Amino acid sequence: MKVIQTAQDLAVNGAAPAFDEPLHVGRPNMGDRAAFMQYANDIFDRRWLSNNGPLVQQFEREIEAHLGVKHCVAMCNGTIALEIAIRALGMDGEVIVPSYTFVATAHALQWQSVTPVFADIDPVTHQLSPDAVRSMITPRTSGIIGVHLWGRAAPVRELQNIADEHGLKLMFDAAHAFSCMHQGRMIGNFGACEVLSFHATKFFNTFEGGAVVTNDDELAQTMRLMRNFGFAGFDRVIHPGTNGKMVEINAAMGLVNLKSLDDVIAANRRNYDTYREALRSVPGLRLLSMDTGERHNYQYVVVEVGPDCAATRDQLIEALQADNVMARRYFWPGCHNMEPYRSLFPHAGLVLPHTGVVAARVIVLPTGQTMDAEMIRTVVQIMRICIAAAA
Ligand code: T4K
Repeated sequence: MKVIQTAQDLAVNGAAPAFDEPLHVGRPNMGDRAAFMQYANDIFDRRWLSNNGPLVQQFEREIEAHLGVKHCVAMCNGTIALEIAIRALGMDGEVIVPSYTFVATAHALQWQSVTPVFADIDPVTHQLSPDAVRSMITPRTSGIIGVHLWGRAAPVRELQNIADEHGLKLMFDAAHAFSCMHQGRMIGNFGACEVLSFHATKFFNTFEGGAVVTNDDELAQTMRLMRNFGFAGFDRVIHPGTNGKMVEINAAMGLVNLKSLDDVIAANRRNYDTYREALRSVPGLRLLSMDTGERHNYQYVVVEVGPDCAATRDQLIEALQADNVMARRYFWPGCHNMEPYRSLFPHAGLVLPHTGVVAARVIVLPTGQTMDAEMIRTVVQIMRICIAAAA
């Protein structure tokens, strides 16, 4: 790895990149390869590839045990899981969501002709603001989808109070929050149901995959029907449905990765602490705090570029990417600035001031099993030198 001491050492100024291979946000964490191959062999022997196979069932039971939740309904990905949960809950008309989230949260509504109504966030925590949610309720509102952004809990109690007061459905997009805790309870136990993503880029992956977890027996039963075309046995369709099934090979990956879950979290935690230490001496950058004293997955390292920083957020991104650090501007520019929402609601930004500010400030940095302390210090050094040069 190259040593970076002055602006001339930055790739953005013509030097060779600090890293030969790109460092990605979301580089997959991989469990025990031999154990996975054994599962794959078993799948070949059984010739049972999909449709609620034994590995999917085992995976669901292990997720339920891990989260202390009654039902895990495994799905092919987090987006289909969101769509099925939204439909199973009977959400329609308008549903309030943050704009500051991955676009799948909004698309899952829009795809089924439910209007996403974007509410602003708390600029410190980046979570949906309960006051903003209240201000967006109309007679057409049927529900709220809170997002546990970055794995930190959304304001679950306040959102539940609002939902109860107004007779609204409440569910959570917990795509970032698998294995995280809030006030002594595992995330997965809040609202009517919660949706997980096990995409390759999540700290825990099943290649692609997702699930809805819930403590509601009837809701779980409905979603099990919906993910399999509504079939309740050969030739007997008793519910509208789609194909949302998780397949055996994905469940195999999940079962293997569950075994190394705590090791991955420990690596993420070490990386987070190294970033925190290194960033302490860099003016204008604020690392979003994750340490709530409760279980956390530390899968996102989120840095805010403050107004006091000499370099802009985009100058830092440019410098990092030139040096092969593929830092990301999640979730720039906010869903309301993406199509079709931008055209449908051209004035949405007027009520989303904090979303605009936060989305323009955030940089997400690489972490996970493939990063080590020396690499992290180099990533931070690139930003330090870039800021010093700008000053
Ligand atoms: N709700 C929320 C709040 C979410 O964040 C997400 C997904 C969802 C719902 C929907 O869940 P899924 O339907 O996806 O299960 C990524 C992920 O694709 C997406 O799953 C995730 N959120 C989002 C935050 O990030 P991109 O487009 O920014 O990144 P992507 O997929 O291009 O990957 C980033 C980099 O990682 C790549 O440039 C290279 C590296 N990479 C990626 C893959 C897939 C690898 O090294 N190996 C790989 O296999 O969306």
